[in-house]
Amino acid sequence: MVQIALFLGCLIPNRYPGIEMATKLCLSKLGIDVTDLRGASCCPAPGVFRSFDSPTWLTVAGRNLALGEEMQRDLLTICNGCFGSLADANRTLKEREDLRKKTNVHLQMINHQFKGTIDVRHIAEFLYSDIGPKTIKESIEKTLALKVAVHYGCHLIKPSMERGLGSFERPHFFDEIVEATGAKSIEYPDKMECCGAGGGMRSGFKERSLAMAEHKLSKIKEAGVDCIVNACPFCHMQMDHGQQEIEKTFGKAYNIPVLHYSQLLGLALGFTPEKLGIHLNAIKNQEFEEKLASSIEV
Ligand code: 9S8
Ligand code: 9S8
Ligand code: COM
Repeated sequence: MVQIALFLGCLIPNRYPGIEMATKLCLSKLGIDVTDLRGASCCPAPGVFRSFDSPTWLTVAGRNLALGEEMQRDLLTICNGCFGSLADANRTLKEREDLRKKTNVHLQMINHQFKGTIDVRHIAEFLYSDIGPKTIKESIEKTLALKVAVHYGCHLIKPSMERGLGSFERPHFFDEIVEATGAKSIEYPDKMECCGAGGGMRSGFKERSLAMAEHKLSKIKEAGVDCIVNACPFCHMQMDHGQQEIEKTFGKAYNIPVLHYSQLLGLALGFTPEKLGIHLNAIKNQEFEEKLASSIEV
């Protein structure tokens, strides 16, 4: 049985707890032994901490990595930002002895040590590489007759040399696990664009950040999909809650439902939308809710 420690990050416990529930239900159903990373803190957010103060970034990330090492489990992230931060810190601390030594001086003061014995995974690449679209297809109980706009987000695939997940301009691994649920991934212009939230954009330049999200939403709307599927709670918040802010700021209402991949997979594995916390989203779309009830073939 695959054993993994779940790294939740900040946004899921605070804003979208349904994604945690959905992830745990799905992983357990797929036979994966998943435990919380005990004592975890903020990863810390790469676009903020790493950009401002690299030693602080490495120390906080190093502590989270050491917690995983102590549990002897790889870390599973369900957020692109957490994945980017922890995977990059893990690689940096493994490769750079000078930085490892400096970071361990701080970690020793709180009785931890970074050794470099575990890996950091993201749920989308983990399910694609270690479980595989074929097994997912065989495990599902309901075929989802949904048209989906897949949003990769930035930190999942970039920097592409480090991630090693294939093309960063036309990746397909995420689309493949989406389609393993029966859903159809619909192509749309500027699919690989940022949602506008990351790197401090949402906090520092709100209107510009919303304009970027609005651009994506307009392309997605034109493509005619039932919902957006993402792999990152920050993208999720920007595209879900952001739609309300866009309506207030630009007077445009999109009303496009947004799901994290764990919630989409959860539907295919037979869990109800309520169990997966889909009702906790800001966007309430009656048509979609009815579609979920009727378009799922048992
Ligand atoms: S933790 Fe603190 S702010 Fe956040 S959700 Fe994902 S990135 Fe990591
Ligand atoms: S896209 Fe650009 S930076 Fe990021 S991953 Fe999640 S939030 Fe949306
Ligand atoms: C985006 C994380 S998922 S950050 O804002 O770039 O740190």
